[in-house]
This record gives sequence, structure tokens and C-alpha cells, in this order.
Amino acid sequence: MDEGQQFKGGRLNSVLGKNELRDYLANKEETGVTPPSTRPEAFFSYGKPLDHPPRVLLIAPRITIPQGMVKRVIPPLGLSYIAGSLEAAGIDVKVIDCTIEGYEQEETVGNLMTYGLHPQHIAKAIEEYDPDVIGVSVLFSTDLMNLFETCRIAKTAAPRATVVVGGLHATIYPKEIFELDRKLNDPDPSIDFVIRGEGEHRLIRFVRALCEGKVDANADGLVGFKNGDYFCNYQVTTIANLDTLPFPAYHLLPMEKYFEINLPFSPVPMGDRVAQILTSRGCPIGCTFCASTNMYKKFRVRSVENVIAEISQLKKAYQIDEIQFADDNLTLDREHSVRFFTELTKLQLKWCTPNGTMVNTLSPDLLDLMARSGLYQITLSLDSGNIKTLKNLHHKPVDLSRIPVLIEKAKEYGIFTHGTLVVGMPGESIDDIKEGFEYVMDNLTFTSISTFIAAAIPGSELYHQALERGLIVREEAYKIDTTRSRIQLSDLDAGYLEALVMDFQKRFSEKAKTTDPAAYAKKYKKLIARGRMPVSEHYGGRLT
Ligand code: B12
Ligand code: SF4
Repeated sequence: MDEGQQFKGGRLNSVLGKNELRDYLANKEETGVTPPSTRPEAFFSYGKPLDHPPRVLLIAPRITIPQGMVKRVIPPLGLSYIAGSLEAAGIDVKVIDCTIEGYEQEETVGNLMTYGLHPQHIAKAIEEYDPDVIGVSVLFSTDLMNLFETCRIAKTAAPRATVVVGGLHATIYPKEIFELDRKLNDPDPSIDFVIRGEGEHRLIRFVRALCEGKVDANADGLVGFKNGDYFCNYQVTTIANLDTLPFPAYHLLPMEKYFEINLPFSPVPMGDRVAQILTSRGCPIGCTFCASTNMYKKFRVRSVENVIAEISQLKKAYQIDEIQFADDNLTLDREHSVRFFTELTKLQLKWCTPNGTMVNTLSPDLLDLMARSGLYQITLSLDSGNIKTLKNLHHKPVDLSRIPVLIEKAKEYGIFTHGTLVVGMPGESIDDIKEGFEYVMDNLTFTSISTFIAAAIPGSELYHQALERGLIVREEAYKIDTTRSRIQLSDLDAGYLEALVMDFQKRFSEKAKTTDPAAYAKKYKKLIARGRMPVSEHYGGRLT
């Protein structure tokens, strides 16, 4: 994207001094070479060669959220992809998703609630399977403690197994993972290696080497210890052709349980059997508050045929009746989008974009095509109604004048429109926020809106700015709560900012409800019927 590129220089320059994110970005090439590793192999001995075919156990730990937030639950996409690749490579693999296995189990500490199976309840399953490698994923920084408790139990239940960690936080901050593990578990750490970046190929190579009792100290993205000395390899490559990846191995997960709970990525689905699909990876835009753009900057898109084949397979195997696209930037490539939505029309499924789409990539004619292919809700990430904030603080290219036209077009088709806002950025004044709110109030007739309070999310530029300016301490940022002004990024009084957001949400929701009561009732039908939508949640911007 031209505008995205234009912002890129500014974005990197605005990261103050040297920090882990800057170091990570500077040394990540995203060459798109598959398989990667241009460095010569440097094996060292690690344990004994295996006398049996390797067994790999992948675990998604339980999840911690602010109290009152909807307990969404979807199959872990990253681990399902990795499992699919391991299987295709002939490696025996099992997956445990703690959130689904113990969905009703809750533990509350202060304002936070953790749900899912406590890892002590999987100790027996781990012992029985007796894995050689245990791979644990950390998707959210808020789940670091859940990661450590899982790794501890895994190591205790299977002391012979090698414990490997992957995911966004571990990728950008691997040293911190080891430091915390050693602090918590000294003198008996529970994590052996971190694998940075996309795990599909890297884990296969790691397991294969381990079978021979060795580890490659030069392996792309591998971080760990060689004879007691720490080494940290950069993540050099990304998967060039996503079509080469096997589909996610959902057959290893209890899919019926996810369908039964029916609180997917967007927790207000129209369908009863919802699948999450990624048609692409990466986003080059570089918004200051976003971590995913730093994990995968390079945008790579699967072929239309490949995505349609996956959806058709899911229809056949699980009778899915809705798709929710989990892409960071679903419509970035316009020409591709046109071809994709044209083909999608033939499958006759409902679909939505819980993650938000980029306003500047949309046009009425594309929306027309999207509507005909089954779109029932579009999330428009304007993120601010204030141009100054967008340009100077968010670094997000958004042409606000496009939105009313898109909303009108969506209405013609009975499509719900959902807007997202992010307020309380460092440097944003109360007047800036109010100006943005009033612009939205007066001009944009979304069906619903979520107003998030800016959070310093680990992996984002904002996080490092906040750290370097002494606005936050690391540990606070692990408690991401975008409904509260807990880390005081701006000079605004926290209570005042929260009240302002609440007031705006309330006014906007009431207006939306009175303007189009039918749309409101239809959208929230399921949640209201299940008593799952306390008014405060809706006003707090916790629903999409
Ligand atoms: C789907 C999703 C969700 C789902 C997650 C459901 C689930 N359990 O999977 C839901 C809707 C619940 C969700 C919610 C939120 N999310 Co969210 N979400 C995503 C999203 C869009 C996709 C994640 C994904 O599946 N990626 C695709 C897979 C293929 O990639 P992956 O998970 O990274 O896995 C690959 C590698 O990391 C690696 N890997 C992963 N695990 C392992 C393990 C091993 C052993 C190995 C070797 C490798 C490996 O290999 C995988 C395959 O290549 C990401 C953005 C993104 N692009 O990642 C944000 C993202 C993870 N979310 C984010 C945030 C902030 C949130 C919220 C806090 C937002 C909010 N305001 O409320 C909430 C609440 C979180 C919570 N605790 O519930 C941030 C997290 C940043 C951080 N540092 O924590 C992200 C990165 C987006 C962003 N804006 O920056 N989210
Ligand atoms: S917020 Fe969206 S557009 Fe901005 S960098 Fe993140 S994924 Fe890309």
C-alpha cells in the first residue's frame, strides 16, 4: 500500500533508541524463502537419539481476560496449522486446547478471570502419551503466567521431553521468556527452547534433528542454550507460498464442543457452526498500537483455489454454516479480493470480518460483491474520527469520507456495520477525543461500535514508546484491558477517560438502537436470548 509505505519510515524512526522490537525488526528479513536457513548447520549433541518414532504434544494454555469480557473460544489456529504440517511430515502429534477442554472452569483474581483446564488436569494425559517434544503456544502476552504454569506441569509430567515455546510474545521477546522461567523455576527451568516466527517448518526440522540426538545451533529462529550458553537466532524467513501448507488439523480437536459453545471470534455469529479462516498472513501498514504488523509485516495471500478448497472441506467434514475471517488485513489486495469473493459466492455461506477491515481498501462495488458472497457484518477499523490522531498518533491511513458511503451501501443489503475506535493515545488531548467522538456520532451510522482505550500491547511500537518514556512497567502491560485506562498512556485522568468512553458508547448504542431497532435486535438476538450480554459489557466496548 502506498500510504502504508509512506508511513513506514516515520513509524520506525519514531521508535526511540534501541530496544528489543527494533532489534527484532531490523534482523528479520521476511525473505519468503521456504524452506529457510541460509546459514550453515551447526549441530550439537542434545540427549540421546530416539529409539522410536517421535511423538509431539502441542498445548494451548488456558486464557486470562478482564472480568465481564465474553469468553470466546475458537480452535487455536497456529497450533492447528503446525499439527497439520507435522502430520503431513509423518510425525505423530496430539493437540490439547485447555480453553475448550475446561471451558466452564474459572479462576478469578482481582479484575482478572482465567478460564480453561488447569494444566494439572492434563498431567495424566501428558504422562500417558509420553511425548518427546511438548510445544506450548503463547498467543497473548496476558497469558504469560498461564504459559509458565503449563510448561512447569509439562516438564514435571514428562521430564524426558523437550519443552519448546512459540507464538508472538516468545518470538519478539525470547530472552524475557527464559529469564522469567528461570526466575520462577530456578534451579530447574521448564522451558528448553523458543522457536521464533512461523512454526510449521521450523518445528519439523527441530524434531527431526532431535530424533538423532542433536540440535542445530544455527537453526532459523531458534533460541536456547548450547552447553549452558545462551544463543538467539534471528527469524530470517517467512513461508513464501502459504498454499504449500497443509490445512489446519482440526480433526485433532473437539470441534463439536466449539460449535456447541458458539462464541467464536465475533461472539455474535449468525451461524451455529462457525469456522475461522486465514486467507493471508501479515500486514504492512504498521499502526502504532498493533503487534501483529510487527510479527508478520510482509503480506502473503493464499490462492483463491486453496482457500476455497479448505472451506469446502470444512463444509463437508463439519457442516459449517458461517466463516469468520481472522486475517489482519483481508482486503489489502483488491484484485485478489475480487476473485476470491466471486468464488466464495458459489459456496453460499454467511461470513463476517471480526478483525476489522481497512477502510481505504474498500469501495462500494467491492462491498457489493462481498454482500453477494454472504457478508452479513463488516467491521470498519477507522480507529479515530479525528484526522490528526489518525495521522500523527495511530499512523493509520484512513479516508474518513469513504465511510458514510460504505455504510449506506451495506444498509442496502441489510449488512451490519461495526466501527472500531482507539482513544487515549499518548499526546491525544481531551478535545481531540471529543472531536473524534462527535464526528462519529454525527456522521457515521454504524449498527454498533467498540471504543477501546489504547493499551501498550507488547510487540507494538506504542509499548516501547511507553516503556522508554517510563509510562509503564513491563508487568503492567501483560494485563491488557482495552476497556480500562490502566497504564496511563495519556495525561488524561484515567477515571475521566473511562467515563468519557462509557458515555460515548452509551450514547452511540442508544442512537443506533433507536435508529434501526430491527438491526440491533437481529444482531444481538443470540446473546440476549442466552443472557450473555450484560449492558455494561456492550457499553464497555467488549463486543464486536
Ligand atoms: C484470532 C485472534 C484472537 C482470537 C483468539 C482465539 C484463539 N484462542 O485462538 C480472540 C478473538 C479470542 C482474540 C482476542 C483478543 N485479542 Co487477538 N488476535 C487474534 C489474531 C487476529 C489471529 C491469531 C492467529 O490465530 N494467528 C494465526 C496463526 C497462524 O498465527 P500464530 O498464532 O502467531 O501462530 C504461528 C506462530 O506464532 C507460531 N507458533 C504459535 N504457537 C507456537 C507454538 C510452538 C511450539 C511453535 C514452535 C510455534 C508456534 O507458529 C504458528 C504457525 O505459523 C491475532 C493477530 C495475528 N495476526 O496473530 C490477534 C492478537 C493475537 N490479539 C491480540 C489482542 C490484543 C487481543 C485482545 C486483547 C483484544 C481486545 N482488545 O480485547 C483480545 C483478548 C485476548 C484474550 N485473552 O482473550 C494481539 C496480541 C498482542 C499481545 N502481545 O498479546 C494480536 C497479536 C493482535 C494485535 N492487535 O496486535 N484474538
Ligand atoms: S491495526 Fe490492522 S491495519 Fe493496522 S497494522 Fe495492525 S493489522 Fe495492519
